Amino acid sequence: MKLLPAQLLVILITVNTFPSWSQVGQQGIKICVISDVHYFDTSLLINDGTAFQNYLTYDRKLLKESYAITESLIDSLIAEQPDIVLVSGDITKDGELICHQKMAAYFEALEMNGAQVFVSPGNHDINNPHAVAYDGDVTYPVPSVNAAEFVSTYEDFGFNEAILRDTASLSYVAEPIPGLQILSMDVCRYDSNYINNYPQTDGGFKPQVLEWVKDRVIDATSSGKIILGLQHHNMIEHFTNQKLVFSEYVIDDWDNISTILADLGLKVVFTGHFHAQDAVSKTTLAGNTIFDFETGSAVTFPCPYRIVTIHPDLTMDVTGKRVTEIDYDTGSMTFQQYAKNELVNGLPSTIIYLLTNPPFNLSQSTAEFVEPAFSETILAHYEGNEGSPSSNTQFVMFSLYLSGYGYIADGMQSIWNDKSPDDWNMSTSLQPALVPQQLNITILLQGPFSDSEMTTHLNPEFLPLAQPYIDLPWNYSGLSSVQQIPSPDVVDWVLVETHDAPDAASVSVNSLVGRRVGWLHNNGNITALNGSSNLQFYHEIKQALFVVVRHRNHLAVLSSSPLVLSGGIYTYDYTTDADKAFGGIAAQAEVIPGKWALIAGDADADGVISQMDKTDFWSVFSGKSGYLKEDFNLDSQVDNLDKNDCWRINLGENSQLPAGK
Ligand SMILES: [Ca+2]
Ligand SMILES: [Ca+2]
Ligand SMILES: [Ca+2]
Ligand SMILES: [Ca+2]
Repeated sequence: MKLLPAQLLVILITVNTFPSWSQVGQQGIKICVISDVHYFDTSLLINDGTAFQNYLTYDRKLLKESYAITESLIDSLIAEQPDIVLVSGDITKDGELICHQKMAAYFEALEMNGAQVFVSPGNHDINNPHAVAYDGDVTYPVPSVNAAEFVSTYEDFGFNEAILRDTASLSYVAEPIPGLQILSMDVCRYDSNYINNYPQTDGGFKPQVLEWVKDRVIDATSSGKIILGLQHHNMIEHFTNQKLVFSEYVIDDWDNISTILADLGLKVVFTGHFHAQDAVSKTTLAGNTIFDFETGSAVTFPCPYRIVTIHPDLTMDVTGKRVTEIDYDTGSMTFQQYAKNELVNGLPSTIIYLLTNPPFNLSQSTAEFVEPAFSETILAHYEGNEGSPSSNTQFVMFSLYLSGYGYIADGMQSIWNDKSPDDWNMSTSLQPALVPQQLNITILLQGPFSDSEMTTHLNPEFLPLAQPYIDLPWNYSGLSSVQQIPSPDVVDWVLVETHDAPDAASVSVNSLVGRRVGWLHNNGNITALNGSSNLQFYHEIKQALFVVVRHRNHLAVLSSSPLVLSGGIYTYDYTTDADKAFGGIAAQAEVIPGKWALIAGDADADGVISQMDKTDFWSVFSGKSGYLKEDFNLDSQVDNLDKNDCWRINLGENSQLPAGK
């Protein structure tokens, strides 16, 4: 299961030759998932007393046992020998610095044993005003972490490994194994916690974070890579009307967002938050299925963790295990009996509180009548594979129907109607359903064009092995780097976008379905990274295929007409006529009679060749050499040739893309 150096080498050598998902398929990959560990360090319980006992009255977590449970859990994970460990938030009880530091040490131990750990924050983990120590009948505030401190504490468990991090949240994407990406999505809302003096429990995507996440899914899936989502809150409802009744546990606008992400190719999200071991799926109208695997809490019965195996044929098995033994006095009971007993004893007060408050607003007596049935339902849901309600619970539900509280009975029944798949043991395929589309694209760049082809002055000395479109404004995350430049004919990296739109004028960020980096050769042909194959895209086109080609310091072009499949290949040559690019003669420059090229001089890649490209960029770097965006003719030197022959003659030109850039 582990990557031996020799196997890793095979992966690295073959990465340029085969579709990337086949690298995943060369061996099994084992992933463990833990959630809602809510680690509570023993040092925070200075003296047990009324303060701590009052807290426990309305809490379902095994906090006194937390240290012993975590020790056992980490030992079990080490014994599993996973390649990857995913942590879907609520790592600590209430964001205490000491608890985060202790958990980081546990994660370090996992990594010392060969796993790569990836964390996502939960609603308790950041800016938490409830971070306290308990001493008899009083509490003391203790240091807690803000977002920046969360990142620095867990920098080795996702943030430093990331290909790309979001600037508007703690979301990131990493590729721990070639062809397998982890997308950690920060859907928590901790910015106002100190103003409210309460950690906000609900979750959802800020609009710009959702756009960032969509692009990560596009970049991975259009490259044929597997991308696994990780977030704290549920991505889809785990029972009918969960969002209505337990609104804080499912992301806002979940139905719409899960449809968008599923249709872009996201198949799997690992979540937590509700403390239930539950698996559900949803299939969109377009026929795409997304799974939400919620992992129960390590400190709430049944104290589970998940084990995910991705086999060489890309079948994914999702199973689970329970923490079974801890170094703690559980009396005459096994730990599982003890944990269940604690939950059974703890649920009634919590459930009565829930039922007597909005949205239920039951009277105390009605709540007390309903509570045993409701508690049994929640207990069954936490444990997973709910089975059938007891006769007493059936009687309570029947009574609720007769007495005008049918909606509560419906809610309970929806939990018992456990949605597929099985919560503890299921299998699905991660294989891309589509055969890739082959794209054979030809462009020229005005800057390096000379006589009849482009120069290759940057190759090999200055051409980077890491693709240059990782940063703004492109933020491309489908690939980080290659091992070698495949050919002396290579001019530079380019970024190719596929769009699904009715016509060229409708192309926008919303029509984007695929992106890949490729090599531009001196004859204008764009190839895959092996230097000879066509670029491949794994998206089905429903309307028509339009292609945008971007270069880091030339104006982007869009095909004026849809690409047509011929001999299994979509071929498009932008160079043969002004009308091949949307916008016609304004979109490209005629470099020799009848040959058209992308317009040079856009140092800041904002779609406009302006004074800023000179004063803020060219002037600053003039005289320097290297792989520089101010080097418009790509000869490795920033000098007057770039200013006079490229920038000046194009000053005032704009990208002719419908959206302006
Ligand atoms: Ca279930
Ligand atoms: Ca289920
Ligand atoms: Ca510009
Ligand atoms: Ca130059």
